[in-house]
Amino acid sequence: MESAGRTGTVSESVYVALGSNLGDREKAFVGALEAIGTDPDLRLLCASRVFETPPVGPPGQGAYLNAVVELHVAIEPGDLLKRLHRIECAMGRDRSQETVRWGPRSLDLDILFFGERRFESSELVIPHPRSHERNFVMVPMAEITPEFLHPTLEKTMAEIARSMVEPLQPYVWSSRASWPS
Ligand code: A4P
Ligand code: MG
Repeated sequence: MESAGRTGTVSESVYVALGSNLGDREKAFVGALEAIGTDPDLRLLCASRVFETPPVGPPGQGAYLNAVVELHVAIEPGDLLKRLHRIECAMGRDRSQETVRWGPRSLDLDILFFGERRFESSELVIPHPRSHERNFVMVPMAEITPEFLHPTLEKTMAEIARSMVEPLQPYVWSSRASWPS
């Protein structure tokens, strides 16, 4: 039987969005997957393709790389958020320097869905409240799990992605980097 983590407990599928538009974007993405791979409580099951997307937010910032990964985890949502923040920090993100909402960042890791669960605290809302509005989230989600039902909207990822008119541009990696396909 498949296991994730020291306890052998396997969670529902957890979906995490990756975004980067500052510094070496490829390095941040590959580094994030490596960090996930070395954490005994996290198990990478699947990764979408990476897309290059125009920034949503204040003007004057560069294009993003975006992707979604599917994980099994042996920890609760609040602990997962802490681990993801640690990975963001290791990839050069310094939240104390961030002054504008939706400004540039070396790495953003958002928990989109934790199985069917709904979770709300002062620090964490699941499902991520804006995920269904973002083509750079829904298109990669539909790529890896088209039939997954949004726990509150009760529409599949494929249905939500189909309603988004702006197409996404698959990113062409430089030869030095590798991303699972
Ligand atoms: N937080 C609450 N719920 C969650 C969750 N489900 N996952 C809290 C992760 N964090 C969650 O997040 C601020 C705080 O939200 C966290 O400390 C956590 O306690 P953040 O990641 O520091 O800030 P943010 O990313 O600016 O906020 P948010 O609300 O996640 O914004 P979005 O919607 O992620 O927008 N344009 C393109 N093309 N591609 C992008 O990836 N991303 C953003 C960020 C803006 N424009 C973009 C992209
Ligand atoms: Mg975020």
